[in-house]
Amino acid sequence: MALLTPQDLEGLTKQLECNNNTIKKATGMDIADICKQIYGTTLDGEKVGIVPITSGNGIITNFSSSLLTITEYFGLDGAVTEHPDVTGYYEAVSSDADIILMADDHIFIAHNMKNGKIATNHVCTGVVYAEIASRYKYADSKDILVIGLGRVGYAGAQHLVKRDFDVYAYDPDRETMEKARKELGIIPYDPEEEHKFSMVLEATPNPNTISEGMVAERCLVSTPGIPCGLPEDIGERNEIDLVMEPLMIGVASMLYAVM
Ligand code: NAD
Ligand code: 2YG
Ligand code: MG
Repeated sequence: MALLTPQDLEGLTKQLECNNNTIKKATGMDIADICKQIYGTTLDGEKVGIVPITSGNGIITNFSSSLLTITEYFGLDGAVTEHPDVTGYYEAVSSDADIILMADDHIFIAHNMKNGKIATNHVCTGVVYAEIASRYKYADSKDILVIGLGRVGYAGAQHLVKRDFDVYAYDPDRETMEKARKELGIIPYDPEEEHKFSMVLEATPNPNTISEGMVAERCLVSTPGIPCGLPEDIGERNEIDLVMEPLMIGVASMLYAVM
């Protein structure tokens, strides 16, 4: 899995505000409204313990402080523990945190200590970016394209199938495609084929995954993928609304998911 870099996390609040404006223009709802719709929950000043984790590649500069910024942005009472790892976990639970946030190189979780709910970043990110794409005001049909069916994209595709969209998907891995076709009922999409979508969820770690033949002139590309899969010139030639942000939208989704 590609790890976040400290540079990805610079100017995060500005990135969130900018994306929130795009989401509002494109869907008529803001991030909090979208999350409330998905999970049927609200946030109410909960106490969030953020535990830095040193295992594997270790602490990512700006990661815990970014989580703190996000919790505060959504009106929660966040705190980064003084110590990392088990000592930090003990600190957070002892200080009566409602929700614990922590991540190693493989998984990033939110755990609500009061109701027992637990959520992962990859599923919550896939679901929220899928939901944003699916709410595009200017969509010309119920067809939606998912590019990349890894941990994030698969969860997004599953959410869209449940929401009754016509979900087309592409992943170069044949086994993954077969699994998604059998288990989810996605419609296999061939990137060489000319089929223009007005709603696209992109969830790959690669650039230039979106080609001109895939996007309608008015289109919403909703992508957690780092780096961005939409080539700049395609974005400029077409009227593309782009939602793309490295951390906050997915974390907002995790917080609402465990309420
Ligand atoms: P993953 O490795 O599980 O899956 C990536 C998938 O993309 C793979 O199945 C791969 O075959 C597919 N792929 C690669 N090139 C492709 C192409 N050209 N067209 C179609 N599919 C292609 O990764 P993941 O955990 O699902 O994460 C996906 C991306 O999202 C990564 O860049 C990750 O860093 C990022 N991410 C962002 C956020 C956020 O909040 N913005 C949160 C979680 C993950
Ligand atoms: O506590 C720390 O500082 C580190 N142990 C955090 C490690 C996070 C690793 N995960 C990633 O970089 C992401 N792929 C998942 C984060 C979601 C946002 N893209
Ligand atoms: Mg995000």
